[in-house]
Amino acid sequence: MAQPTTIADPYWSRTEHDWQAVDREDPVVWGDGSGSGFEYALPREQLKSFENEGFHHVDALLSEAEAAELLAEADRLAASVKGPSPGVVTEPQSDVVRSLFRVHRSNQKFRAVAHDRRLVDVARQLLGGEVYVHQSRINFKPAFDGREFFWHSDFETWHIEDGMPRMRAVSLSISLTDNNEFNGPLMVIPRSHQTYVRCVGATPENHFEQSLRRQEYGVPSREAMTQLVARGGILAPKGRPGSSLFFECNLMHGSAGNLSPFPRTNLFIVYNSLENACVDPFGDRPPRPDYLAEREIEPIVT
Ligand code: 6CS
Ligand code: FE
Repeated sequence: MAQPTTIADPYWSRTEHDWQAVDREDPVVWGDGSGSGFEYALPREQLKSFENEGFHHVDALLSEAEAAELLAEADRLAASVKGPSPGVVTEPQSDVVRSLFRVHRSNQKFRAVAHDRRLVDVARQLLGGEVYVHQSRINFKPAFDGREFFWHSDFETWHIEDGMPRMRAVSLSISLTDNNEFNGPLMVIPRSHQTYVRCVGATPENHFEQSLRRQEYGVPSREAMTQLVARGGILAPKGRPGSSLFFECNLMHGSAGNLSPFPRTNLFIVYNSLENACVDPFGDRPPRPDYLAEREIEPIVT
């Protein structure tokens, strides 16, 4: 029988056809998960829960004082924005700052936290070895003005638009303000990391200019979401400043807008395995800029 000339990409997506839900082909915890040699590795039970549920919530990964210092720095950075520049994303239809990207390279304080072993050791344990920062950003969800992030799997975008080969990355969202039921907290679908949802619709040119404000491609169908939620429910882990959520790169998540008078500011850091660095995108558009998908890889040495 003739051999196929190319190996099909298991995680293809963005076709004109119907959506599909398929099982993931990668482990959730890479390596032996023992975390041996990593001071801050998760105990076995927490590791198991991450593996099964797709996320791990920590009440005080950073102290409230550390979170307050980072919040002051984040607010200072947002206030110093003078106009459009790479890495600065504003809310749809306004100049209010929504996200600041690549803060692990542009700012000493955020670089230090991205390299902190309380964070990095967990990423090393989950991903089975050394890691680097694939993406970092501050998401401001300002009081009254902060708009939603529609449901999505980060991995779907990173694979199709950035060329991340496998599901071997972990996201970390650190609350710098309270995250409560009123200010648009992150919502996750437990166990959805086990399923890869192929999304419908060809990626438009320069998609990121739109998607970071309001994502319309690379999002799951309503049918897919209904199935995932029927199986896993929805959880919105809340917490004080310094509380954090590690979540697997394929976990379905989203957040509603912020109608409350309380800002919701989160620091978001994505660790990727050094063995999973981005190649050419698996979709048909050129790679996105480096501020969205790091290509100048700096292994973390702490
Ligand atoms: O574009 C990114 O890298 C991230 N942002 C959005 C709005 N969706 C996909 C991914 O989480
Ligand atoms: Fe996301």
